[in-house]
Amino acid sequence: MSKIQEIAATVESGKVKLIEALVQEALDAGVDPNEILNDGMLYAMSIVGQKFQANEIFVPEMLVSAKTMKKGVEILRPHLSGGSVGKHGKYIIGTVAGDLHDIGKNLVALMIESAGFEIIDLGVDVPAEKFVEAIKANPDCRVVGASALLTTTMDSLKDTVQLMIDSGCKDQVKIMVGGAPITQEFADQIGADGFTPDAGSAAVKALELVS
Ligand code: B1M
Repeated sequence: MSKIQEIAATVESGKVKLIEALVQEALDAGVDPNEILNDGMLYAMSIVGQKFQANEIFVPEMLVSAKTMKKGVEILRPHLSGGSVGKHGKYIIGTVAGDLHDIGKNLVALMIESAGFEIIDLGVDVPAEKFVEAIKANPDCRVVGASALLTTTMDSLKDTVQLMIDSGCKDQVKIMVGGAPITQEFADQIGADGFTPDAGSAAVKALELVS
């Protein structure tokens, strides 16, 4: 079994205690950090999602895989980031109200930080009003990003963007949205300025929106 396969199997089976050492070993052996992330950990999370959908595993297993992935990402973090933090201003990010998923949001934050933004992370289950308060409290914030991972929280994303528009935030910031069920068409419908399907392209889009 290759190191990448070992990492994928460790995330999939949720062996939290083993992941940090394994990721470190792979890095020490010269494996590309992006390969560890994409072909190891993200691949494992996609299998976890498929197994959950097929009722082969349940929420506790999903949770322990998520915890394992988070620990692994912490070891990768310094190898994935690298830009000079804050040179493009602040970027406020959060997962919308009703939604507790944060792995994707955290990866987007990491990539955007690498692109030179200072991240203000509002966390998960963030009410629309809290996004607006944070934007107003940070006049040097230039982009805001909201994630929704459930089809049932797409409405919450819509309400969040609408409140930002109604509160005049668009005079100050560009609004980015993302998350597995979100499409460009939906983003256009709700009035967002940008949508991207993954973390890497989110960093490119953020730079595009401030240029
Ligand atoms: Co949940 N969950 N979950 N879950 N979970 C999904 C999303 C699901 C697809 C699983 C499935 O059925 N196959 C399904 C949603 C189905 C749907 O809506 N149609 C689901 C469900 C149903 C649920 C619960 C309702 C289960 C229950 O309780 N019965 C429940 C809801 C809780 C809530 O939020 N209120 C629930 C709970 C959980 C856990 C807490 C156990 C855990 C989350 C832990 C955590 O995040 N800290 C969890 C997990 C781990 C998953 C899966 C397995 C993995 C999610 C993940 O981290 N993916 C997921 C299945 C799957 O995705 N295959 C699933 C990896 C991550 C890197 O990808 O988040 O898509 P993603 O982020 C990507 C892009 O979307 C994009 O870039 C990221 C990186 O490339 N992106 C952006 C994200 N945000 C962006 C913002 C941007 C731009 C791009 O700009 C601002």
